[in-house]
Amino acid sequence: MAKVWMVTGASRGLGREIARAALDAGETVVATARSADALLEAFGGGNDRLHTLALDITDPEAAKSVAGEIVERFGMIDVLVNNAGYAELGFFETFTDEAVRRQFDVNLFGTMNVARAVVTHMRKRRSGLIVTVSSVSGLVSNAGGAVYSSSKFAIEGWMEGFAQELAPLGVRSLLVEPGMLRTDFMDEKSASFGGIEITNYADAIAQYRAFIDGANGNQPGDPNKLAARIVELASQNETPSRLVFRRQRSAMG
Ligand code: NJP
Repeated sequence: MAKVWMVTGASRGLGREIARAALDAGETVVATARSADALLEAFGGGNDRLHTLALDITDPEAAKSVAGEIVERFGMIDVLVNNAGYAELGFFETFTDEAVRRQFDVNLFGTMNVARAVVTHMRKRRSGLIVTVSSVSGLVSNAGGAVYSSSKFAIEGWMEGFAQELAPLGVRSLLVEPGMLRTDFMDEKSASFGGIEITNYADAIAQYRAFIDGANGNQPGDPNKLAARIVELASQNETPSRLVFRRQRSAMG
C-alpha cells in the first residue's frame, strides 16, 4: 500500500529529489518548505499524489498544524524526512552570537519541532519512520565548519538517544550523513558566511572561501542517488540506523 511521506526543505536540493523519488515509487508526498510559491515552481501541478504546504521549521506551532493537517487528510504520516537545513560557513570567531543561534534554531531546534509534531501521531499508531538528514560534518569537523558541524553533532546526539526511546514503540529512525552533494547548499542562496573580519585568520579564510567557491556546483555527490537510496531503505521492514553517503571529489557521482 502507498505510504504517506512528509518532506521538509523540499523546494530545492536533496529534499526535492527525495520527494520526487518517493512520488516515482508510487507514494503520496506532502512536500514542505518556507515558500508555497517555491514548492509550486519545484513541482508544478498535475500529480494528485503530491501536496505542498508552506512550513518554516523554526515555527513549532506551524509544524504542529501542518502535521495535524496531513493526518486529518490522509490518516497518518508513515515517513517523515526531516531534511531542511543550511550552513553558516566560515571560521567560528567571524560569526556573531546571533548567527550561531540562527544556525541552531534551524538545524537543531527546527528539526526537533518537526519531529515533536509528527512523532505524537506515529507513537499512537505504533508505526512510522523518521529520516533525519544530518551530515558527515555531524561526525567529523574541520576548520570553517565549526558552527555548522556543532549543529549537526547536536542532531546526532539528540537523534541517537531519541531513536532508542522510540524503537520499543514501533517508530524507526534513519540518520543520513551526506557529504558534498550538488545542491544549493554552498551557494549564497542557502549558505551564510561569517562577516566579522579578523586579520589573524585572513589568509586561512581566503583559502577556505576559494575552496567553497570552487566546490559550489561541482560537488561529487549526486542528490538523486542518495534520494533513491533513502526511498529504497524506507520500503524495507528493517532499516539501518545510519546511512553515510560520501563520495570522493575525483569520483563524480
Ligand atoms: O541544501 P539546499 P541541501 N524552514 O540549500 C530549506 C544537509 N547536507 O538540499 O529556502 C524550512 O539545496 C530550503 O527551503 P526554502 C543540509 O544540512 C547537505 O543540500 O524555504 N525549510 C531548501 O528547500 C540539509 O539538512 C550537504 O525554499 C528550510 C532546503 O532547506 C540537507 O542536507 C552536505 C528552512 C535546502 O536546500 C538538505 O540540504 C551535508 C527553514 N527554516 C549535509 N531553511 C550538501 N549539499 O553538500 C532552509 O553534509 N530550508
